[in-house]
Amino acid sequence: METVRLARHGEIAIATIDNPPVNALGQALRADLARVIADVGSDPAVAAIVIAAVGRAFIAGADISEFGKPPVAPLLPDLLDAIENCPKPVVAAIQGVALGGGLELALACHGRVGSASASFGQPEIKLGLIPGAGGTQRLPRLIGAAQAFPMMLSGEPIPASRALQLGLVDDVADGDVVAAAMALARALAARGAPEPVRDMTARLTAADREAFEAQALAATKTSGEMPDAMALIEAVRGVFTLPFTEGLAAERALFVKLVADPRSRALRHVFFAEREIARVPGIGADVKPRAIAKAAVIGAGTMGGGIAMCFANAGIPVTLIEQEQAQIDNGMNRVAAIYEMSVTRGSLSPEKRDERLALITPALGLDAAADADVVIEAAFEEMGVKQQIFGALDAIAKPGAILASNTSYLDIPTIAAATKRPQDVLGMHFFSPANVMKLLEVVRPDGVSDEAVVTAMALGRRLGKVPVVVGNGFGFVGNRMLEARTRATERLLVAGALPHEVDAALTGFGFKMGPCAMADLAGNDIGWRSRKARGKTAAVADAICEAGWFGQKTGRGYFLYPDGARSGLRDPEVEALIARISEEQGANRRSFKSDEILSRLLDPMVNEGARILEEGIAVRPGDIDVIWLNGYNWPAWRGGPMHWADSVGLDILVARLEAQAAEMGDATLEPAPLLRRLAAEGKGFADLKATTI
Ligand code: 3H9
Repeated sequence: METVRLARHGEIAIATIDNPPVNALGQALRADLARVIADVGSDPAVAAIVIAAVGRAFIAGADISEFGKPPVAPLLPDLLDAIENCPKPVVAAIQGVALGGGLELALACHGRVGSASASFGQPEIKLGLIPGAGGTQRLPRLIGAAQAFPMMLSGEPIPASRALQLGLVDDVADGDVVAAAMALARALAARGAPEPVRDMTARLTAADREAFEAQALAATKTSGEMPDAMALIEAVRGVFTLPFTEGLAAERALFVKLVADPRSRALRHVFFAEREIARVPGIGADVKPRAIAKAAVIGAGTMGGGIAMCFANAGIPVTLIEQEQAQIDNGMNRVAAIYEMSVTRGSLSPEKRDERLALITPALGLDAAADADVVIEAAFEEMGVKQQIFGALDAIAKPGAILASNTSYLDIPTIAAATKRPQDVLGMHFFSPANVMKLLEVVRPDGVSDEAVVTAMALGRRLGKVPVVVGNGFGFVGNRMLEARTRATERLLVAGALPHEVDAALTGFGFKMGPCAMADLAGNDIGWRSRKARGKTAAVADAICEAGWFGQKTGRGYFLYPDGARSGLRDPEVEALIARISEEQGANRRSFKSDEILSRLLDPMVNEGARILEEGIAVRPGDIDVIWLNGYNWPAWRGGPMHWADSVGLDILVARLEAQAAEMGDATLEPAPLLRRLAAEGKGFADLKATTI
């Protein structure tokens, strides 16, 4: 057998699962386990069976990559049935995480022993699913519905100590978990056939049902629109209303329906895309990251302070550098105030705050970066300033230090040219607020060494970020596509839509905020300054800035924010200003339905994404999706812009873009060649292979 090793210790058979990387229950493993149970179950020399595993996971669940494909026998529910009906007691020896189908397998066993570091969870909901191999029926029977339902609703695993308290495991082994499982197996064999979980009813009391129904009601209020949460309630309720086999069939039907739901397909795409980003084409596994023991951040503004906090939060000492005392004092005060807010909210202890603050050393002058293994420049966004800093750093920084710029737009090779060590210079683009947002674009220009890229990626993960390698080019990936959406907003406003309509289309899609509210929050002057620097104009956005309406900080922008309000009100003056601009531009204002606004906002973004792929600025469409999910709050259950485009159909996008380009007389809206090619071939972005940057 490829995935299971069988051994005998006296009358106990031990089946050890070894199916790297995480013992997912793919077809081969299911078949091997089914064979073991059939063979050993009928072997008169065997009294009991232990199912153990090697690696970091006991079993990470069903093999997610098999979902959506035709199922191949043996199916997981049938395997678990065979385990539960095995004439010999079967005991699970759980040495790592038991998740999803992995926990369901353990529940079908007659006994369960965990190691002290094991954990247990039903995370299916994070994939838009519910447990589909008996979890909703067996877990409540074992620990009570009021304990089981919250586990399945949150998807969060529980540690072994809690599992023992709940009765999920029979024992937690301090030492060898397999030896402890063998002891339990022997005891169960001596006692005779144990009661399978399917027959347990002691926990299903009236009080348990009442508590579960209260939880279900609360979940309906908060997750009423999520089909997975509603299906979960229905399935779990079955433990009180249906016999076991009928409850199991009802669960299965709900599970199968959810697997085909576009939301689950999107979440599964995200699961794999977020893991795929770690593989950088052209860089082998033999390239190892350099050690990072100390960091320096140049510039103690909002961004620099936030980046310094990322290091302190990860336990890495960091020097925060400014030119003048007042600037560094301001920066440190801002950092201290943010930590203080966390202490007030109860999310950080005063001790941890002190520890973190102690890791940030304020300093004046670049000389303080001399002993840093990585230097991140977060100074003013101007090429001259950056070149001056990198030129000076070249003489100061220690050999082999990673020199990174946090620039959002500027050309990294031009910055690197100020040094004699371009092999160590790259971009590390954090997103605001840097201590909160997960995304990190690691910008890989020509000339940088693979080792520097690998070091920046490893560092990003250590800082708790989601690092994505991108190529060098204006705005890299995220901001370049954001600019496409900003231009689309401007076009819509001039053509007849109003700010609140544009925003409503996007929030209706699942974003927390629309483009106008977002611009008001970030400050409209930021885009204005950037446009001016590049000789660009945007009639509506420029006029709003010329009126001094910079957004929330000035009390008005696209919307009105009376008395410091956080959500804006419609502003008749802004609407009149927009109407005037439409007239000046000779546009016949017309109304737009929400769907049309949405496609006019998102189609140009996807088009820009296609160009980004053509140019090799992003390696894979999935990388673009990960960027939008983690840096711009794209709703995860929509899978990211490129996945969304595939779900709409690229031929439809091409037709819509062509129509818009003709209507607007705007050649930038013409479909990108890659988009046209994929559409003509009847393919989607998902069919593309990774390219080297
Ligand atoms: C389910 O069980 C449904 C059932 O109720 C019913 C069925 C009928 N499948 O995360 P990592 C791969 S739904 C396939 O980097 P870590 C992953 O892609 C499932 N592949 O490691 C990656 O591959 P690569 C419920 C999987 O140590 C590699 O393993 N279970 C699966 O940071 C390493 O992954 C879950 O939702 C899988 N189930 O974390 C658990 N799991 O190296 C999902 C992982 O090629 N998994 N891979 O990129 C996890 O939460 C984490 O992977 C885990 C390890 C905590 C296990």
